[in-house]
Amino acid sequence: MKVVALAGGVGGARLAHGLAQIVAPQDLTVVVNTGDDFEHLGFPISPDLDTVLYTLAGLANPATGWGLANETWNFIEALGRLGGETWFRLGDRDLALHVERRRRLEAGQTLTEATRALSAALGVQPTVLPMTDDRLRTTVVTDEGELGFQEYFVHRQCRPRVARFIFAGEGQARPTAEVLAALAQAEAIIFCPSNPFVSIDPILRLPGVKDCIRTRPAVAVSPIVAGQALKGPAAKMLNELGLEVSALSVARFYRGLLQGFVLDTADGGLTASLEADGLRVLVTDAIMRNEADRARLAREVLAFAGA
Ligand code: FO1
Repeated sequence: MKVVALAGGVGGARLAHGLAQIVAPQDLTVVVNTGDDFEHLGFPISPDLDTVLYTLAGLANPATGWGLANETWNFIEALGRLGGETWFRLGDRDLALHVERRRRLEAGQTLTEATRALSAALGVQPTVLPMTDDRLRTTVVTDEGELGFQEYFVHRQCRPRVARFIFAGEGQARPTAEVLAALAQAEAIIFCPSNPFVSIDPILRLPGVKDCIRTRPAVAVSPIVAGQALKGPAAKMLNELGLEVSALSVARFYRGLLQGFVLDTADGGLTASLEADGLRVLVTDAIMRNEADRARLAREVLAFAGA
């Protein structure tokens, strides 16, 4: 079954990893958010692409979800001693990927081409695609002004109150041909349990993506369990945007795009509301505590999508 997963951040990467254990590599495409991307220390950084690549390669730091396991920090510590910026922590081994991506982009390759090469070098077999090769950057409008995503998320640790988001480049940025082709052929589209506002919505806002998804079977896995985000600021953002902090709000945010929604057992009470919204519902253990959970949840979600 041809499967396309939409992913950003750590939660998305983890379900994508589960799907990669179930779906044959040639049948799995992971479309990744690039709204988190930024230039830093002279490098073009694509954090969500790197989190997906490292996770699918089995190399990710299991505690943080981002960066590499067994990393060393000599570079960033030496940079700090020289008075450089160290708030965005680049590990010694991780640095090699940024150096190589920069070389490829400066040689004229697209982000899609660079990602294909880096993915192959890391032994990642499913297709990992940036959502666009154009510039689309998520800006967080807060009570302390407009902040770049990494400035908000890492430097300010998601503390400022969110009013809204600006996706700079929206209208000009286009989904790549590879992304549209994968979506058009998908027998199942899985919205991974990523932040709906800053990880999934940037993908959905690219022209043609929503129209394509509406023609295919699509299910979402809730990133909110019992009113809490499993990781990151999704719950805080829901609250600050004046929305109820629940899986129901996430399902309604994706209104019109989904046939099914996956709830954690803690939220089984929401089933009737979701069914009243016209959605099929799967209630299961939606928390991925370990690698076995990732494959189990992926298997259940695919069976649900297939149904
Ligand atoms: N997240 C942090 O919270 N602190 C960091 O210092 C940090 C560094 C970093 C370096 C490379 C990379 O690929 C990701 C990194 N992340 C870090 C995660 C990054 O902020 C992602 O945007 C989040 O995972 C949300 O998608």
